[in-house]
Amino acid sequence: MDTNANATAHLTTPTRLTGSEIVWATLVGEGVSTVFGYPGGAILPVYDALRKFPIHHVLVRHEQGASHMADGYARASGKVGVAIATSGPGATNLVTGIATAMLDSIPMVCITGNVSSKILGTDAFQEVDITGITLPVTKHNFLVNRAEDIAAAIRSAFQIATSGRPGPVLVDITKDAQQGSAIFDFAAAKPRPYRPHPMLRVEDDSLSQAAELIRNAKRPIIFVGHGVSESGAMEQVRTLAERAQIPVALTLLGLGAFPASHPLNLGMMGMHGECWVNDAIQDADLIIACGMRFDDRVTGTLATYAQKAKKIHIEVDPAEINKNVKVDVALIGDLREVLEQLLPRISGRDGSAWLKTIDASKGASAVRDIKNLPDSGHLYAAHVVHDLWRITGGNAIVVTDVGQHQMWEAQYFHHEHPRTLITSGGLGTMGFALPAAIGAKFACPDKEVWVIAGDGGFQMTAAELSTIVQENIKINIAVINNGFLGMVRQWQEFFYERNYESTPLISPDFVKLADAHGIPGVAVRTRAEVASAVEEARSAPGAFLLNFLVEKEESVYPMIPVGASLSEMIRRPGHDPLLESPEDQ
Ligand SMILES: Cc1cc2nc3c(=O)[nH]c(=O)nc-3n(C[C@H](O)[C@H](O)[C@H](O)COP(=O)(O)OP(=O)(O)OC[C@H]3O[C@@H](n4cnc5c(N)ncnc54)[C@H](O)[C@@H]3O)c2cc1C
Ligand SMILES: Cc1ncc(C[n+]2csc(CCOP(=O)(O)OP(=O)(O)O)c2C)c(N)n1
Ligand SMILES: [Mg+2]
Repeated sequence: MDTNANATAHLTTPTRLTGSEIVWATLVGEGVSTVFGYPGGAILPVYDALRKFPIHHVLVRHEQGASHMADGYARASGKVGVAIATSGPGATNLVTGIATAMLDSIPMVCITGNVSSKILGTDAFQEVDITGITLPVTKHNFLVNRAEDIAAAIRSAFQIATSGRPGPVLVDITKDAQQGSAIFDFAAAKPRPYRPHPMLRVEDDSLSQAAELIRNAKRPIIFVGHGVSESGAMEQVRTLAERAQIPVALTLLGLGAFPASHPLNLGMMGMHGECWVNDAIQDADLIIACGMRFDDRVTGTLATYAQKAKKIHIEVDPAEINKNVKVDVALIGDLREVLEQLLPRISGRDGSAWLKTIDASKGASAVRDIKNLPDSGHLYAAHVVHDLWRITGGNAIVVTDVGQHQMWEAQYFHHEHPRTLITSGGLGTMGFALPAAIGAKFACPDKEVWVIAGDGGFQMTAAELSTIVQENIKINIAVINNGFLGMVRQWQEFFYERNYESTPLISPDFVKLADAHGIPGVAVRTRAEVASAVEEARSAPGAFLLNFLVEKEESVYPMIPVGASLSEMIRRPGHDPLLESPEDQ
């Protein structure tokens, strides 16, 4: 039997199928080729039907891994990631990954099985109310208990996940719905066209106001957030910046959406951003915020945030307008479309005086940098990240975990292209990196993919090493091993009198751990060894792990303490010899 031909025929000719077959047929119709999941009783009919459809199922080792893989797939490709799990513990294990996707607006569809509709609500074996549990962390969810409703629910889930502000959607399907049958009519199951919120209309007046603010500004800054890559507005943002000679500051999730090497790129803003960026924000007279949501890691205390600046906010979600920061002009809509409308009203400006002022302020601020320290036998995480950037030519997808190494990656790996930094920003989920990297590799099989994870976070989902081996995929893994839950230790050092309670970390020998999975690896103790180790990993035919034994008590500088103002950054103590040399920029 030619299963592929049958699967496609279902899409054009209404056919009676089981509910389980409808699940896969609908996914095929939505263009899905890979799903990440883990089977169990309540989803077994769906797994049984898989063999008839041209979809590759990646068997994960923990359902959290499935949701992070679907998320990483979505972040790397811009398409919807799909995760699948059974009822009860399978479904609850997905929740951390769903919340991670929700906080960062990632399009994802999760499919869970549930007990038969007749016994729903009876505390049946492995029954949980997963639609109730995920209500606050999904954009929408469905409980489906009839085979005839499955196709429409899944198709709506895809539309909701991708329209407006993207986000995760869960479809929970009872076992009797999977086992029942219905006429599968893919075209008829199409949801009504997405109708944007009535507020999603850009007023001509607002465009004129925005253009006038830009024309009259002396010290403007463009903010590049995650919405820039989500809307594919890289060109439009660049045109705006270049035409009006406006410098650009990026959020963590905006990194890559404006080239790091561009002369107008100032760098990252916020808690661990560059001092000169935060100083410029405090001094600016206009902020043009593009697809970013003024997260508290970005603003510090709101009481003193960018007080001198008028604010233009271009944002697809009306709920974000005036949520954290009051703005003067709101342009609500898809960023790319709004900028297309705004750009004809923008003419050339001379921005040189303001750019010079910012440039002059860099000298005193650039005291965080340690990449130029002589090789004194100490290995700093910054060295590792910076060397990785140089050796890969920046042409890799880097997937980080959460903690100090994540911030060093943001500071020392210079991203030129969107979707090349994959990181959990809003939820800050440890354990994200390894599974998300697997998802990214499936999305971009020809790209070089690097995991950068801490010794803590890596252990949270290290079981997915087996998935890498079973799927025979090439991922390079850099564990930044500082023997601590480093970011928490840093907070203890700065704010809790160095009371290192529960942050020193005993770990297994990661090289042996990888070896036990059939993945080769080496430990690296000095900077002199970094380059050859990285090359060894890159040229290995399969996955490879590097265990970087770095300085234990190094801290990420600069840092804005929680609740402090952007102007109150903690700088690296003692400037010499940590000054940055301009030629290494
Ligand atoms: C340890 C740690 C430290 C951190 N430190 C920093 C830091 O120093 N600096 C920093 O910047 N971040 C930092 N973060 C990340 C921070 O918590 C936020 O996740 C990040 O700032 C959010 O960036 P964003 O607003 O660009 O993206 P998101 O939170 O993803 O928001 C994107 C916005 O764009 C909108 N949008 C989406 N699509 C479109 C579209 N098509 N058109 C228009 N708008 C659209 C969305 O509605 C949303 O409002 C840190 C995180 C961790 C874990
Ligand atoms: C699931 C989860 N639990 C706890 C935290 C709080 N937390 C943030 S950073 C961090 C330490 C991370 O340690 P490690 O993975 O070793 O990275 P490092 O900071 O040392 O680079 C912790 C515990 C978190 N972000 N996520
Ligand atoms: Mg650590």
